[in-house]
Amino acid sequence: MAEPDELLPQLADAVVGLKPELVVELCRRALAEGLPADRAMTEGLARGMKLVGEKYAAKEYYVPEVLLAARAMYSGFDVLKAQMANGKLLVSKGKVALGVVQGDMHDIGKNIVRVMVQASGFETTDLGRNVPLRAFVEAAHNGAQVIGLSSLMTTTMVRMADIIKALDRAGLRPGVRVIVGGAPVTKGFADSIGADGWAPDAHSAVRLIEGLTAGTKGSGNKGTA
Ligand code: B1M
Repeated sequence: MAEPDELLPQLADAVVGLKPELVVELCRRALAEGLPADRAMTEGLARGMKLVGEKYAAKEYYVPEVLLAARAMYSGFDVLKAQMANGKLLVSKGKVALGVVQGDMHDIGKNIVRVMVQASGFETTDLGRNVPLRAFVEAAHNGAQVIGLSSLMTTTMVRMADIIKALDRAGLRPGVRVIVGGAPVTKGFADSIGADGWAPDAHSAVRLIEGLTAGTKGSGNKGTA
């Protein structure tokens, strides 16, 4: 019988192969064989979507294939999400608000980050995609300890700097940690706009948030996952 780990590349391939039924079947098998849902999500589904992105860049796939791949990915996402929610959140580890900056409709990565952060015990507010600056400021007003900004486009990631400045102007910056991510976002960029941390993937985002919220709220930690 195949090792459970061997299901991970198969899962990624099923996303790339635009096969939702197979994705669902492999996700169920992965769980039944004891693979943690978060690994199936990042090393299977998210990895598959990364490969789809590469095919898109190489003009092997076009928008219809990308959307079918996303549909296949979300079929598996629903199976894993249900499992990850089980038995969590008896005590909240903190409040996190996540959103994709204004002008940007790419939300697949943010959705993966959200599920993983939630599954690790944080209360999450999903601000959605194409989120106006004021909604991030409101989230901080409403008690979010960490604001997570996602962007997939070089043309929209610059909005992250505006959000940090707006939080500063509203006097909210000392009480909130801002983290940034998304394919074009680098640690250098995060540092240059005064973010508190950057994470290259969903796993690292969870670790980063755990580090930033450990101990007292607003401790002034600067983090990189
Ligand atoms: Co578009 N798109 N797209 N697209 N798309 C890109 C991003 C692009 C790089 C493709 C290309 O040209 N090579 C390019 C951007 C170029 C640039 O930077 N300027 C692009 C473009 C140009 C566009 C349009 C303008 C195309 C057009 O209409 N002419 C248009 C823009 C619409 C808009 O936003 N206003 C557009 C539209 C679309 C679709 C709607 C078809 C679809 C989005 C569907 C959706 O999200 N609901 C789409 C997709 C799917 C892609 C690609 C192919 C894949 C993106 C993706 O989902 N990756 C992408 C090409 C590529 O990436 N090579 C492309 C998989 C996902 C799991 O990874 O989001 O990186 P990612 O998330 C990771 C990490 O980055 C990290 O964790 C996640 C999981 O591990 N992470 C965080 C993400 N957010 C984080 C936040 C954190 C921490 C970590 O803390 C808060």
